[in-house]
Amino acid sequence: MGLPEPGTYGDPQRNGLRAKDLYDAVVEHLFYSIGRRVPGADRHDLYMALSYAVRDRLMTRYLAGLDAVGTSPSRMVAYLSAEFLIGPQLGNNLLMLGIQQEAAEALKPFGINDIDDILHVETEPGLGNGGLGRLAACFLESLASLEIPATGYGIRYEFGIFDQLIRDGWQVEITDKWLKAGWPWEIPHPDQACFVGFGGHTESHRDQHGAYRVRWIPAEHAIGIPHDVPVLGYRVNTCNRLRLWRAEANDSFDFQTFNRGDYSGAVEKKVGSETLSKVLYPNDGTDAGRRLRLKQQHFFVSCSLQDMIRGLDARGIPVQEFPVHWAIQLNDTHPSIAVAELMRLLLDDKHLEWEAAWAITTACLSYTNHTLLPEALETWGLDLFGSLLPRHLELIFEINRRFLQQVRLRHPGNEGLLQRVSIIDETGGKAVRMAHLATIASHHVNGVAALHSELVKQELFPEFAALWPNKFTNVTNGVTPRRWLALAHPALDGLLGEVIGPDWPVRMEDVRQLEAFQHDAAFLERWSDCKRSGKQRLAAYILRQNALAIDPDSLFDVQVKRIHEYKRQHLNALQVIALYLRIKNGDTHGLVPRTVIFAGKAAPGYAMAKLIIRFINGIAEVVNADPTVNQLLRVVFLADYNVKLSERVYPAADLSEQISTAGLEASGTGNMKFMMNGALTIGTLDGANVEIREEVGDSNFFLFGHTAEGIARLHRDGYRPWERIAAMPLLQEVLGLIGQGHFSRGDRDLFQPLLNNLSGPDPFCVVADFEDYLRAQQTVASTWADRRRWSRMTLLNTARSAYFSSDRAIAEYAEGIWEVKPVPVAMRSLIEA
Ligand code: NBG
Repeated sequence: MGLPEPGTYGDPQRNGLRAKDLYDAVVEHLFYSIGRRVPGADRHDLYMALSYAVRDRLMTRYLAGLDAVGTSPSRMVAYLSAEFLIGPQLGNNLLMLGIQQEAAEALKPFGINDIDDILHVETEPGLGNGGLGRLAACFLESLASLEIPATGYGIRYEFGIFDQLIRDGWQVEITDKWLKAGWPWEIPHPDQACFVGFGGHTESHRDQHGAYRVRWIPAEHAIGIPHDVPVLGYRVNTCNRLRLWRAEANDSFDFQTFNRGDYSGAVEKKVGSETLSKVLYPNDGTDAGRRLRLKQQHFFVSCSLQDMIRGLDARGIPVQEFPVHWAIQLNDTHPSIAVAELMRLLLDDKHLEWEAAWAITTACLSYTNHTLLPEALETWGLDLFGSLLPRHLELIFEINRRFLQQVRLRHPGNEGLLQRVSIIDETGGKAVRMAHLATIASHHVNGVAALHSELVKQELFPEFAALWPNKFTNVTNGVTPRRWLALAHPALDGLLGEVIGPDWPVRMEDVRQLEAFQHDAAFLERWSDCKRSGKQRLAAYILRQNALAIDPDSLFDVQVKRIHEYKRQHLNALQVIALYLRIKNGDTHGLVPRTVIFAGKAAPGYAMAKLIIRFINGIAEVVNADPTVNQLLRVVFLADYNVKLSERVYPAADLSEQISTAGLEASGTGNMKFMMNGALTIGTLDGANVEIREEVGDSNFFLFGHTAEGIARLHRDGYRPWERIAAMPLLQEVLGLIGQGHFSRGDRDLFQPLLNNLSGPDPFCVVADFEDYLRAQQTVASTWADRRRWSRMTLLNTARSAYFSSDRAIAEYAEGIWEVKPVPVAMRSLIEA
């Protein structure tokens, strides 16, 4: 849908830009924006100046897009998300504009012969935890590339996800000061600030027509200042925006207090309000900072909704027409306070009647669920909620009362049902269930992979699914092939451009034509060379970072993602120990040289995940130092996994580890990036793995493990891992070695919590899947031994990955959920603009 004509991408004429122009622009920005002469400029200065020069080139499109809003025949998408993990911007924008060559040329006169030296200077904004935030970024990119008008709304956290250091094998968290050296990609708009209230009380009054109205008198206010980041589509003129709110104090300096001589008192309010957008919360499910987290959510949601309504007001559009202009997507429950806030704005500010306000709210909102894990499903205690958002609590009670009344009429006398669907959880201390609020108010609720969406209906919301069968749907996640292939893997980009055509990044379906080469030995050679270049690049990085030489010809077996027990990095680690034992015992028949690579952050409050990092590093220490082992096996833990690092990892992977306990990984998106880059997957039938296997064919996928149903049955039937271990001598040996302190410098206690967990409850069924995982890994090794076959399989993985492009996902949202259409921005209107 909405793709421009082939052959028009990357045409320098179209961009009207030559390397010389870009060079001049860099010199100007060095002088005027950075305050440096050319001879004194260092790499960071050049990075800043080039970024400003490139940003200038986005602005015509950006402004034309804003102008087009008033006349757009389509609804606009508002993508509300507490996280946007957008990654480095400069390289991506060069790719989008089609001026990578020109930029590389323009840098040469400054003595920069490899543009990567400048690109690597960029600090990425870590405004997300993992998959959920990165998905939001891929979606914004696809929206722009598909020419669909959209705004992403979120928070401009001053400190994003922590930077990770590894010290003595342990994770150490360092504050992420991504703004420290200046970040050239945002444009603040203080003139468009919004006020947001907190606390206080409500009171009733009568309006000018004598109607009963409620007014909220907040105890405090914060101001939200929008900071806009342009989001350009691939070789199109659509440039959407990501609007991030920064909190500022309403009354930042209290002169009366100051005059009384109390300086710190005078800025107290300022400090208090500004903590609102200070820091991104790691998703560790602890109670730390819950109040602040709810405040953050309300803060950015309220600013965003006010911003949308203000836009309509400015154009003289009655608020009744809100749904004609906006489709609002709630990315997980974090923004679900939008239900109550939109109702409040419509009732209390715009003086609509309840039915009209509710009709508008429910016509605009849709909700994506991203997890079944109970600890990630947000609830707020009534006391906390009521003290912070008293008016919203009243509205939620009323929404709930009306909803339960409907349910009562349909299912008289079913008290149990009422308790289960109520927005208020009364089973423990009373709490607001945000997922219920979002579900009740949304016209569509979707899961993020076929299996997950089924489980949402069957396990999470069976009652809601029975009430509204048509509300529930699936949109399998996707990732952008621009960043994850074209940008991350230049060699493969070149090859695809040559055989598929230059437009392949927006025509992923065409990549299927690669299948024609699956038996072409010469082509497969070239195909493997691309992978080899990715592996050499990563090997060089590992040598620099970890001071460890790895063999680019070994099998790169990779697991990169947040560290979590359900993702089962420890299952992988146990398998590595089993390999180690075999090598030590001289049983090397059928083994192939492997480099097992891990990366990922653990939430700071999640002790077991941090112990798993220590465990992996303990294994690495022993394995890599042992000359009798390290020819066949090496283990690497890469510190500080983020978007930038992941762009190095995916192109280098031979094997993609997707080994979560079935039923627990909602989708996964790393699995898709690996597949696009031609890695083969070893995985369980979980999340989008199921669909990956369907697309690529079961003979090109290494399947193992219990199914979601099988896992449920295990738990139902009374799962006793210790009995299983008793029947598995190899696993006993592995666990025994760990218990003796072999991987902890003789410390027998260090990994005891992990061992107790595995032999005790083993909630993630590591033990139950252990033997089958080893079997599948053996198949991996024997397949690897036949390199021609392996290459063919990797070719087929890339060839069949089109379904996992975020363009496909966004096209499904656009048609099935948002009812929005592409609005191409013509070149002519750009020139006039
Ligand atoms: C995550 C899931 C992943 C999924 C991403 C994006 C949360 C709450 N959920 O499986 O764990 O790929 O969302 O949908 O972060």
